[in-house]
Amino acid sequence: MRESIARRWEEHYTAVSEENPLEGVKALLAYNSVVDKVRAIDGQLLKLLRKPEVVPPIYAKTAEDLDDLSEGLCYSISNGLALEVICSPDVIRFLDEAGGYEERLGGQVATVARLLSDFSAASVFVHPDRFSWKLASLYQGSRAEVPLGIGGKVEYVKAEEFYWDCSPEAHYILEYPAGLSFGDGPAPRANRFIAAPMTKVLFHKEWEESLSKVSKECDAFFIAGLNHMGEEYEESFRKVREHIRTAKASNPSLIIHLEITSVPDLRKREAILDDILPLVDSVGVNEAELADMAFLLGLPRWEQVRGNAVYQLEAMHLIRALGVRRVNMHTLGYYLALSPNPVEEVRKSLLFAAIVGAVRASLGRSPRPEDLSEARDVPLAERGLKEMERLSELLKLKDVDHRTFLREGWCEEESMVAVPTRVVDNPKYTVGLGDTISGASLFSEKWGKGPSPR
Ligand code: 8BR
Ligand code: GLC
Repeated sequence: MRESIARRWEEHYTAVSEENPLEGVKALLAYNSVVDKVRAIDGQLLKLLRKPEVVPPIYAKTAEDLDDLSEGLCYSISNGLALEVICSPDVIRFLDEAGGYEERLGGQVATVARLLSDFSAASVFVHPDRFSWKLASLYQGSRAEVPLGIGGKVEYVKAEEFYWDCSPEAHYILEYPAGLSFGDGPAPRANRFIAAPMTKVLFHKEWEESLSKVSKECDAFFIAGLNHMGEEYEESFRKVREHIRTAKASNPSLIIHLEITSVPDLRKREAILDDILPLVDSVGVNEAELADMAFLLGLPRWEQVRGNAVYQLEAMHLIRALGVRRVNMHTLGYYLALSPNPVEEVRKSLLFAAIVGAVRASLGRSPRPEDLSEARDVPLAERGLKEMERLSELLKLKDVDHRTFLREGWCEEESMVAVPTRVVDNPKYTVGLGDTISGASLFSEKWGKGPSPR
């Protein structure tokens, strides 16, 4: 039975049209762009660190010294969990001196901006977070522009030429393959540990002044980087709410999307849930971020939400109950979406995102349209088909059409769509993959009339 279903999914993938669904989209993206310094973790780096004797049950949300760094790394590797930890200047200096990095464009905004540019979006407007010359130069060749409100008009500056006098920020991305061991058993999957400095997103005044006019020209406002708004984040979150309200007031059909990222600080996570989520139309998450959010929403089964599609669905419904109309979750092997849009359109966008994701995993860089054929030979994830069977059992209990779900990936009664994805055996890098997947599915999904004003 699974074989015939797998064949059906191969057909769905083959039928994904040659058309580029991102062509012509108009995107507003805020807030975070950053220089990512990426390297693989190897024995040489690990030799410089003290290996913890046991896997710590928790890790320090701010790594003050090398022991905190070792514990965070051990936690991430042993659980195969992507972690992002704020680090003291000493820890950052240590990582910098270890060397061997490749400098790349990072941060959710820059990652999605690069993808949309390469897929011929009509407009890609970015917030210029800490644009040093280095960061601006990494935007080279992209269509991204920084809109600036000056004297009641909007001026557009190419992102690659934009610079303002602020201290730059770099993140240290330590990638590991499945099987690497540091502390306990081998890493169950490839993933990464991110060390970020204490600097935070800087709001740009003239960008803010362009917001009302630029929102009118866009289809969606993609928001991310809330985890990089410092320890005293209240004022920043107030500004984010103000930006959302300004944008929505000026263009009621603008889709407001929040990309959730790992937020180790519980207070901050609560503030996102209480004060930001109720203002957005759409949310993108991975399974760990979903489990974190669901925990606060009264579903304390963290491990189950991380690993089981039925619990994930329950968690997504909890987010939807806050008024969010579209919730999109990606995890290794499958994506799951609740959306107000026609199921066939949603499936198309998920399949497209899965192709883009597989190509990025295999090439280790943002894909371009001509790269997409690379995904053709990447096998479908068994795990995705298995989790879909679990969901189908649930639908059977609810007495809705579970067979269609397995073969077509949708259940109209539940506004639910799932797809098994193509998973690359040895991904080159994992950083930025989630943003690429979320951005590809958000901007390729066709919204009926767009969301109504909130
Ligand atoms: P985050 O960046 O939010 O962690 O998301 C990463 C996503 O990348 C996962 O949800 C998974 O769908 C995808 N992914 C990973 Br990780 N490894 C992959 C691989 N080897 N092939 C295809 N997709 C992968
Ligand atoms: C976070 C990190 C950034 C990385 C991105 C990828 O924003 O801070 O360094 O590029 O995640 O998802």
